[in-house]
Amino acid sequence: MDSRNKLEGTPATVDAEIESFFSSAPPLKNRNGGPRRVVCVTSGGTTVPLEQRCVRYIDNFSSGHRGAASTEYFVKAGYAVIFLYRRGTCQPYCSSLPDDPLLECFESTNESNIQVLQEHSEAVKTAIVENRDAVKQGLLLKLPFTTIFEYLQILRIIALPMCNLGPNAIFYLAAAVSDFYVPWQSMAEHKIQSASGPLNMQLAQVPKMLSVLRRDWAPLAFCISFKLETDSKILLEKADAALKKYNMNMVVANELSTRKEEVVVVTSEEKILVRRNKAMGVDEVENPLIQLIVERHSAYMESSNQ
Ligand code: PAZ
Repeated sequence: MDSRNKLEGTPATVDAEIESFFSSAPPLKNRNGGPRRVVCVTSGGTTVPLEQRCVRYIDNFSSGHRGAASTEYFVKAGYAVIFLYRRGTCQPYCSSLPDDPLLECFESTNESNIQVLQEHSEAVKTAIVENRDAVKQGLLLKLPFTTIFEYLQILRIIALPMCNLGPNAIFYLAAAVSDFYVPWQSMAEHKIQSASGPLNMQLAQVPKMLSVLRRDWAPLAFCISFKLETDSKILLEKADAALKKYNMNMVVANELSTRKEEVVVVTSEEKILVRRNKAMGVDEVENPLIQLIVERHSAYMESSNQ
């Protein structure tokens, strides 16, 4: 044994001491003293580049509204949110702002003064204050992606440390993720030339990361995936199949044209219709949806800790 090992122990005993330190440490708490709950909300669609110096790409539809609104309700419920979002899509606390807030909310009164237009002042104030409060309290971290490569690499980076939170972690996977892609090594470097005639291209299948997330990255987390279809006849059947195939805790099924009005939450025991109901003061379907998820996640945490 050299003098360093005499002082610090063998690598095996150091590893055992480190393991014992972390496994016996009290779990991290929120400021209110409850166990820390963290949710990774994914939002927006991934792109599939066709060239390495990308000029053209295939896109997946998603405005990002679901992810942004859900983030607000999770923060309200005391969760710390990691918001993994597609650049340029909807952001939390910004739904009441016009499309181009910088140009539409402000006016220049004289050479050095800029002020908020009266009609937008409430929306601007709410967006700034609520966003700042969430960030200041450590309840909101925003990470952008564009391509399928960025999305899956960042998701893995997030998932590995979240694994330590066990059942306190939620994955709320609302992003519209590409099913097919061009592997980087077989992708053209430069812009594909149209003079070469029609384009024939074979796309590879994106590996099914939901299985890996569930099995290896965060086996104890509460996992919620989304299923979007345009044909309502196959929606619930597909959601059921995804629930079983990827061993999800819930699959949120939605149809493109009615996704803002209603969703069906599919679990192994039941199918729950969640609707927005303006008459009852429920403006957004995400409000009752997150309430239901928080209830079910609390029960899941309790049963996992017994
Ligand atoms: O982003 P958005 O509010 O316009 O739409 C949300 C959604 C339909 C993309 C989401 O609810 C969803 O179903 N995501 C998963 C899509 C999929 O099946 O790949």
